[in-house]
Amino acid sequence: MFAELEALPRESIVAVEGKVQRSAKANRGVELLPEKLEVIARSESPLPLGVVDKVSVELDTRFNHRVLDLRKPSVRAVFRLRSAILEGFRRSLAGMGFLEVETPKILRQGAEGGATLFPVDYFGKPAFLAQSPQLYKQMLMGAGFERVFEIAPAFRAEPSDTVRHLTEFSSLDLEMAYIDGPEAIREVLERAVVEALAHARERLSESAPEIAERLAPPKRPFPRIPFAEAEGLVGRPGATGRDLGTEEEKRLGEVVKGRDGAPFYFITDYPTSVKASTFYAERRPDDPSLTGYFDLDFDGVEVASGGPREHRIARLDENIRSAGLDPESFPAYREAFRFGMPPHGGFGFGIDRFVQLTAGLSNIREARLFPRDRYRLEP
Ligand code: AMO
Repeated sequence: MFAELEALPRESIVAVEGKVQRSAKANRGVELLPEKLEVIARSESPLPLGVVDKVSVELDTRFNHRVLDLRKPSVRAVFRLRSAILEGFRRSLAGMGFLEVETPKILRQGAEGGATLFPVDYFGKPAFLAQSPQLYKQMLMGAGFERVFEIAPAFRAEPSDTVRHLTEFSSLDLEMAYIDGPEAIREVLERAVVEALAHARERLSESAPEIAERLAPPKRPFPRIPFAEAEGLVGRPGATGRDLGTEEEKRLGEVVKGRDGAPFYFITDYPTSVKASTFYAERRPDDPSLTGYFDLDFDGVEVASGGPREHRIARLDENIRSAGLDPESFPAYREAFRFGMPPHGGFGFGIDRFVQLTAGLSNIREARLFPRDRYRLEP
């Protein structure tokens, strides 16, 4: 029987029957004396990717053979963490009275800029994959749902090959009505982050203590840093009308960690000039050169962005026009504003980036089972 076992290629699946007895030498204190062996599934050999060897393998090779790669317990642990985090967000948001919804992913028009739209041939008519549920979650505010969230795929034709962009990612989107400025949205977001981390920590404390340890829930409230102050903190001239770049975000993360010891912080009061193409963002009533928009950053990386929306149709039309678009090309969206739309706002939160950062992964692709990027459509 041993000879037969030794000849079997690694990763084959076998059923062994026999006597179990205590053994001081065995890893778990018990050993099995085999009496009957059945080969359930014989593996081919050689393996394209080692499962138990300690050699480090290129990411590309790992993703080419992802099913074998996922057999490694440390790789599979990322998805236990991911599942626990998602469960934590769902519980937290349900606890705050949010309804989970699903909106269409094949759309007539985008909301986040034409450059990253994926076209679809929809029975001969042009359509696009959803870059975000933005317009639909806002329409639901006009439909009388006061608090909704969605966790769903978002698609962006991102040509850039970076460690934090995918062409298909999971977005946690939230929208809430009858708000009085951005603070109400930020409070929901920071509470959801803290509660999701606390839930994941508890959930994994026995089954994966080495991951649970990493999940110390941060203190609330997170620091709030106005955009203009952030520009100063990273040492660049103010009022450039440009968003912070990757390197500037990283520097800000280091400064805030040193100053406040906080891994999570909000960058608030985004200038209108930086959000010019975000037509649905409300310009601040007291100072139209600013919006109430904010980003949530985690260790120098943006994980969420959002703010109060423009709910008055005349101003919305103006914003759409100044973004270089035609209001008439958004008939269904505009209709939701024509018959009584409450003030509202929300955010979009990148699940994959959050899992990447909490698991300490160097590449966002490792946070997805079967990642999609500019070059990868398989597996
Ligand atoms: P935004 O475009 O900033 O906002 O996206 C929100 C969050 O989604 C994540 N994200 C990505 N993750 C992986 N790969 C990508 N290509 C990618 N693009 C974005 C980031 C980001 O912070 N409609 C607004 C949200 C709102 O205002 O409610 C939006 O989509 O973590």
